[in-house]
Amino acid sequence: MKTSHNRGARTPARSAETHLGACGLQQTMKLAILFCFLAASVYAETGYDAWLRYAPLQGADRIRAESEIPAVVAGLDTSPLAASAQNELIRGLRGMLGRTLRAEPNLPGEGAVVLATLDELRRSKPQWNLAADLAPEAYWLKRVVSGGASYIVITARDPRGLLYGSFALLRQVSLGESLAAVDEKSSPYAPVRWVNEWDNLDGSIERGYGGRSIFWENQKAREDLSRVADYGRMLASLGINGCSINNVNANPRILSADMIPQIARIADAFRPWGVRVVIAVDFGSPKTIGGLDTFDPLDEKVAAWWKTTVDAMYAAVPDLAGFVLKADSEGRVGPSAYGRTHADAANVVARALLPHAGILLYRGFVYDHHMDWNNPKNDRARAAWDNFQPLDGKFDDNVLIQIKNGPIDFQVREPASPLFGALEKTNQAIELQITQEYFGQSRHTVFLVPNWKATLDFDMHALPDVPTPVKALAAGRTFHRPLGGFVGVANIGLDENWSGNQLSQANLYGYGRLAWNPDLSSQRISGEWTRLTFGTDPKVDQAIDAIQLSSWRTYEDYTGPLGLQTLTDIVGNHYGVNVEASERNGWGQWHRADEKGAGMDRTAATGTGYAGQYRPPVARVYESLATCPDDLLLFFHHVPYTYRLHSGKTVIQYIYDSHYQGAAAVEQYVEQWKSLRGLVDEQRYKQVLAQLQYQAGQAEVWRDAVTMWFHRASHLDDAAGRVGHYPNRFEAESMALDGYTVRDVTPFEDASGGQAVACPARGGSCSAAMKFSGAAGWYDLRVQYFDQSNGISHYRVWLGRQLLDEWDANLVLPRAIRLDSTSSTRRLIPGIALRPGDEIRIEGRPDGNDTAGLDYLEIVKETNSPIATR
Ligand code: GCV
Repeated sequence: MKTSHNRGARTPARSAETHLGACGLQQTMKLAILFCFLAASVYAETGYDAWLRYAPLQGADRIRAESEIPAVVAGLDTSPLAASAQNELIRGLRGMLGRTLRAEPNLPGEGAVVLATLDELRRSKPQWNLAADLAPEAYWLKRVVSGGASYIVITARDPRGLLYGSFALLRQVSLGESLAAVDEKSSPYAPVRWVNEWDNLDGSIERGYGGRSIFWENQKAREDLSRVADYGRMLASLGINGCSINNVNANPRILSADMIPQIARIADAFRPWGVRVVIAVDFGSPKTIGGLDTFDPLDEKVAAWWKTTVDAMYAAVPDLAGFVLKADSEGRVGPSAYGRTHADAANVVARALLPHAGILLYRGFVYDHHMDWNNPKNDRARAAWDNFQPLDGKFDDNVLIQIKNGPIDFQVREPASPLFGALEKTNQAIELQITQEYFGQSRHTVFLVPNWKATLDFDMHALPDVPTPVKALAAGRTFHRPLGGFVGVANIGLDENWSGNQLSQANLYGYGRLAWNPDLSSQRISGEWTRLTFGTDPKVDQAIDAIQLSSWRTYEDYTGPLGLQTLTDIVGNHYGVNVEASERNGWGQWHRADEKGAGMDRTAATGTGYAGQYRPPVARVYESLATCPDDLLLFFHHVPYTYRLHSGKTVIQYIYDSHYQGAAAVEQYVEQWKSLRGLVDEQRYKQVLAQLQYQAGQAEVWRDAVTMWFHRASHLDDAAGRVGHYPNRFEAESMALDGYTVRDVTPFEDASGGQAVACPARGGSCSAAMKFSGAAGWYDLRVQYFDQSNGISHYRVWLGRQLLDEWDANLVLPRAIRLDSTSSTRRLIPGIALRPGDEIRIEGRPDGNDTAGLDYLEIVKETNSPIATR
C-alpha cells in the first residue's frame, strides 16, 4: 500500500549528477560539493504533501530551531488524538531539522516538548501554575523554564486542542518563527468548522476538479482509504473538525443499512485526526428507502423512521457530527410537498440527532428555478431571506441554517447574503465554495481568500451600536447563539496534488485558516501558504503572493466586472463564456444586459425590492446610485452603458478596459512565474507554468468574447480602439482552406469573428494556410484551436516545408464537445523567423467527434527575445 511518504517524497528534479557535474567545474573542496548540492536541492515535488512538507530549514532558521527545540517530546495525554499529535511533531521536526525527537510518556528530567491537557499539567506539575480558561479545542503554546530545564508546553482543555496546538507549533517552526519565549493562546472562532465534499457514491464529484473521489467508488467506500487518512491530517492541521463525505444532492442510499459499515470505515480513517464524519441526507428517504408512504415531517411514522435510522448510524459511528440537508432546492424534495415549513423539516431530523449530540446543517440555498424571466419583479437573490427570515426562532437549537456567502451562487462578486443579518434566534453557518465552480475550475488560478474576506468582514448593521460583521453573525457571536460556524465546499480528489492545480491548494488552506480565525489578513494567509508550500526564498514568496493576492480581481476583470456576475454558460458547464446563457430562463442568474444597458434593478423603489432585505444602513447604500459601490453597481441597478461610474468612466468603457487589464495581468503572471525557474522544483515549476499559460490563453478568449458581445449589444466603440480590431490576427475562415469548412459558432462571441473552421474529413486531414506579408523578423505564433473532449485531434504547423510544431489536442478540459469557448485553446510557438511571402500552414487531423477546429492565428513580435527584430 502506498503511503503519503511515497507520494510526497521529494526526489531530485534532475539527476544529482547533472547538478553536481555543472557545479563540479568550479569546485575543489568537499564543502563546495555540499554547497552545490544544497543549492541544487530544488526537488521535484508532486504537491501531495501540500503545506505539510516540513522541508529542511536553512540558515539562521535552522540554527535557531536547533537551539530552541529540545530532544524529547513527552506525551502525557494517552488519547489517540494526542498520539497523532506526538507522531506529527516527531515527523515534522525530523523533516525540518533532520533530528528524531525521543518519544516519552512522562516528563523527563531534561527539557522537552510537552503535550498535556491543563488537567494533566495541574496534576503532574502544579508548580508550573499553568491555569487558563481555555475554550474547547483551543490551545496554548508556552515556554516554561523550571528546575534548570526549558520546556515547550502544548496544552489545551481537550486532546483536540493538543492536536491543533501541535500543528500550530510546527507551522511556526516551518515559518522560521522563534519559540524562545512563545506564549500564545489561540481559540477557534466558532465551533463548527466543516468541509462539505460533493462526492457521489459512484466516485464522481459534482463540481470537483481534482480527480475522482477519495471516499467512494462503485457505490461503496474505497478499499484503500489511506488518502482519507492523509486528508484528515491536512484538515486537522487547519483545525477543521467535520467533513461531510457525500454530495448534498444526496443519494438516499447513503442511509440504507448496508452503507453503515462503509461510513464507519471512513470515520475510522478520519478519527485519529479529530475529523468527524457528516452525512448529507435526502429528505425523501423515509419513503424512498424507508418504505413508508410519506416523508411528511409532521407524520409520526416519519419522525420514528428518522429516529431509528439515526440510532443505527450512531451505533456504528458514535462520534458522527451530524447531517447536512438540501431540501426543496434544484429538484430535491422537501417539506413543500406536504405544505410544511423548513423548520418542520429541519426539526424532525434534528430531534433524531439530538440524543447523540448530533447537529443538522440545513441549507439556506432554496430558490425557485422556474421563475418567469419576463417579470421584472422576480429575483432569485431574494429567495434565501424570503424563505428563512419569517421562520426565525422556529428552528431547534441543534439546527444551523447553512447560508452561501452571497444571495445567488458563488459568483465572481456578490454582496453578502442579507439572511446573515436577519436571523437573530436561529443558528447559522456561512457556506464558502473552495472548489472554483465559477472561478475557472482549478484551471485558472484564483485565490479566494480576499473574496471570502470581503463577505466575512462586511458589517451587516444587525445591531445599532456595535459592528456586526458576517463572521460574527455566522459564528453565533452577535446574537449569542449556541452554535455557528463555517462550511467550505472542498476542492480535493484523487489527483496527486489533490486539487488539480498546485496554486489552488491555497484555497483549502485559506479556508481552514479563516474558519479558525477569520481576522487573519489575506496577506498573512497567502504568505504562510506560500512559504509552507514553496519554501522561504523571498523572490519566490513575493512572486507567488503577488499572483495570488491579485488573482481574484484579475479573474473578475476578464469574466464579469461591476457585479454582472460570472458571464459563463450557467445552463452548461459553468466554465466557458456565454453572456446570454443566464437570460430568458428560470434559473434567475440574470443580468438583464441588452442593447440599452445592463444590470438588475434590485432597488426597493423601482426594482425587485431585494436591497430592502438588508438592515436600513446597508439598504440605503445599495439603494442609491450615488452610494452603491461600482463593483456591485450592476448587481443592484440597471443603467445605460453611458452611465458614469464614480471613477468618471462609462460603464461600457469600464467593461472594455477591465477585460483588457485582466487578460494582460495573466500574461504578466506567466512572466512572473518564469522568473522563478530554478528556484522552484522543476516538476511544480512546469505544472504551474503550463497552467498559467493556458489561463493566459483563456483570459484572452474571455476578453474578446465579452467585449465583442457588449460591443455588438451597445453599438458603442472602445475609446482605445481595441475591441473588434485585432491587427495581428488571421481568421481561419479567411485563410486558404483545404478540406476545412467554415462554421458559425454559437454563441457567436465564443469564436473570433463569430466563425471558425472544422474538418469534417474522417481519417484524413485538413489545412488552412496564409501568406505572411509583414516585415522580416522574429515572431511568436499563437494558434487558437479547439481542444474538444470527444476525441484527440492532431495539429501540425508548417512554415513552407518545415514542420514548426505538432501536438495532440488532449488537454483535460471541462466537457467541451463543440467549437466554443470551453474548447478554445491557445498553442504558443515562440521565436520563429518570418520573411515576407512565407506560407504558414496549419494542418488538423480530426479524431472521433473532435473536428480539429481552428479559430485564428496570431503573429506577434517575439516577446521574450532581447532582440525583437534582426
Ligand atoms: C451540489 C449550484 C451548483 C450545484 C450545487 C448547488 C448547491 O447550483 O451548480 O452543483 O449542487 O449549487 O449548492 O446545492
